[in-house]
Amino acid sequence: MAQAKKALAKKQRGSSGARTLANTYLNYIGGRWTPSESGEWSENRNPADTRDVVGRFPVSTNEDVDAAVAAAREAFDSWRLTPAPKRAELMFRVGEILMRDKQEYTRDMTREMGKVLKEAGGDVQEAIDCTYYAAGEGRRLHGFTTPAEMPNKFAMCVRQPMGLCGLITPWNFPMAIPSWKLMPALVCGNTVVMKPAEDTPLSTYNLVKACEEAGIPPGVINLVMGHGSVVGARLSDHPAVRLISFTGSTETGQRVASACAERNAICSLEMGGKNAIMVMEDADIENAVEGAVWGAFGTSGQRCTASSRLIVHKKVYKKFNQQLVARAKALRVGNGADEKIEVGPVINPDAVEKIMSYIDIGQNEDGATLACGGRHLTKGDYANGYFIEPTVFTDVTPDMRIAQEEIFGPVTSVIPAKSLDEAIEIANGVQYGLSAAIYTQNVNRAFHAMNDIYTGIFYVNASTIGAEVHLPFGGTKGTGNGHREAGTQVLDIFSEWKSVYVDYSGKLQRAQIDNAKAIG
Ligand code: UN1
Repeated sequence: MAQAKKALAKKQRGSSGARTLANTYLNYIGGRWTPSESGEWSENRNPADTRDVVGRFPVSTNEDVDAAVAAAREAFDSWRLTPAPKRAELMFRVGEILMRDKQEYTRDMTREMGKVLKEAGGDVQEAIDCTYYAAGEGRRLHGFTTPAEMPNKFAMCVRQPMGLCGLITPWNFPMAIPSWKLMPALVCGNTVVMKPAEDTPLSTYNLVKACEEAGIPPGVINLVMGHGSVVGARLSDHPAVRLISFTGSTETGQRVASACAERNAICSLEMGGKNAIMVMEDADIENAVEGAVWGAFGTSGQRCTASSRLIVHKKVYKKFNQQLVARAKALRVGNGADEKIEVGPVINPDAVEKIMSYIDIGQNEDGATLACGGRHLTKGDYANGYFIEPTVFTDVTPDMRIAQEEIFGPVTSVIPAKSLDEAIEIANGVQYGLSAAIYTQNVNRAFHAMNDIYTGIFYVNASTIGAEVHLPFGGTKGTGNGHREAGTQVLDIFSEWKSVYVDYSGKLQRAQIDNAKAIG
């Protein structure tokens, strides 16, 4: 089998072994870079210019997943028994490598998923921050002690790893989100199988390469690329995988959750958003417009935290819209590899179709006003990419589909409101609950909104995007299932509690019985 794989790998690379060596990527299983059993590859292209082939990546099978799971199982005992501070030392090394190669990863990311260089750099930086932060936990991983109810008895609680974790990650933060899951999983002593999004395997590959170079032992991290319907499904179904951590669409997340529920596996979900910025009549309008533009059109609106609804007080509605539309029209759309570009392409043809269909719904079904944008750009420099103009709808009402459903593209909807209470009601009136924001100069209003908005993240005088790695990240309602990534809270996903009682009395002591208060 190993020989067959080698022959296959050679064939894939061409007889000289050189032709596609630079851009043919392999799975990483048990510390070995290996092609898929399928012998099949998929070609990934730059969404800003589809003539540019980023690389060929394995289309993996159930057998590949099984091999990765077996490798992760084998590595588990020695990794879990490696003291956490020692695990963390290796992770600090990963952080240094990520830092060293940040520029290269940044360029790779812009090329594979389109986000502009500055934002791709931010994504890599988020992975670096997360790596250092999680590594710091190696010398904490705090449990607790508490008094026992008996004399000469000690009670404490310690964290133990879950075992084998499957990490299924999306394309919009192709290095940051894998790191949010991988780093805490590692510091807690788990071994993992990672399944990156089909559109962005390269950034995860770069992350795994850095881990290999840092000396994370074989089998601790396994990488299996391919289709979600095969690799993701097999991982979610695999009896040896104790936990699945998933970020992606609500629809896929629900499938993953059902598969996990079937076999009593733990499942952490991070899914959609329909995040609102509320702009009050006393807001600094210029600042609010800047926040809205950044939140709505950053990453071409392809963030689960994107500011896809702008709920604006009627008194400043006109002024806000004028400034917003002027700013949106002036945004430079194009290939994110050019430093002057502010909005890159969207990820793929399916995304174009979905976003354009919502633009059509906004105009023709919902009856909102298309204030700017709305076109799929196909001419000249745009001919070979997936570009959509930054789009603003105004006169949107809260019940419209464009105000309710996640579009995941450069489209935002401005909804008028007559009071803070109404704005809060509108903001809460969607199926998701990830992030929200308010622009106001009034501290009472800010706190009132903070208290009444039902989301996992809330900003005052800042956009709905830009979460930092040391605070918990996640959402309420349809966004998730109650877990939080990042912060120390993520440790509760990747470790389980073990309550430990030590009786040093030298005799039998029966809890709830021997020391019980006599009745009457
Ligand atoms: C996502 O959109 O899937 O807060 C994650 C933010 C980023 C992470 C976004 N730090 O917008």
